[in-house]
Amino acid sequence: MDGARPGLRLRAAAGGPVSFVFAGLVSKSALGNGWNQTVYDHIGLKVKSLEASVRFYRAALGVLGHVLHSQDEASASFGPPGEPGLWLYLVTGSVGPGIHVAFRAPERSAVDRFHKVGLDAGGQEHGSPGVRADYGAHYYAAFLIDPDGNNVEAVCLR
Ligand SMILES: N[C@@H](CCC(=O)N[C@@H](CS)C(=O)NCC(=O)O)C(=O)O
Repeated sequence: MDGARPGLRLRAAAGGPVSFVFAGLVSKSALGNGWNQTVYDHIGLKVKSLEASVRFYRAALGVLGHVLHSQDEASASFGPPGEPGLWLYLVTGSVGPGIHVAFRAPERSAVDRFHKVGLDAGGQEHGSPGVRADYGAHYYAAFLIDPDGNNVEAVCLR
């Protein structure tokens, strides 16, 4: 993610917290497709109390060197300095399943393919490929709901 981050315009999420995933790097050889890229862009968790969750993650991730990057009435973000990778989204409605995982795409056409192939494979539409200017001027993303209700995104930052 660059510039503006997802939490800046987020409405309250309607779901429950599930699990946590760690971001990592994949080498060119591991992917075998000529790409050398970061796997995850960010992870999103739905929380019932931003205050409680910010208190918890500030302590737990603080010892790992993470800082609170942003906080507003609907969201907060944590990560190492300059790298907000964990987003907390306040739940205000009924609790549904699923977390939010955003995968990095190396180019915009890969975001388009992710969306088309994912729909054909049973994913549910959650956002057509396109720039999300509210997130950042170069934030090109598409969103799908997977068969278990997780909100999966592919994002290209150029
Ligand atoms: N349908 C929206 C989906 C946006 C979306 O899911 N954004 C992520 C953050 S990058 C998220 O978890 N948002 C929480 C929410 O929408 O409540 C779109 O196409 O822009």
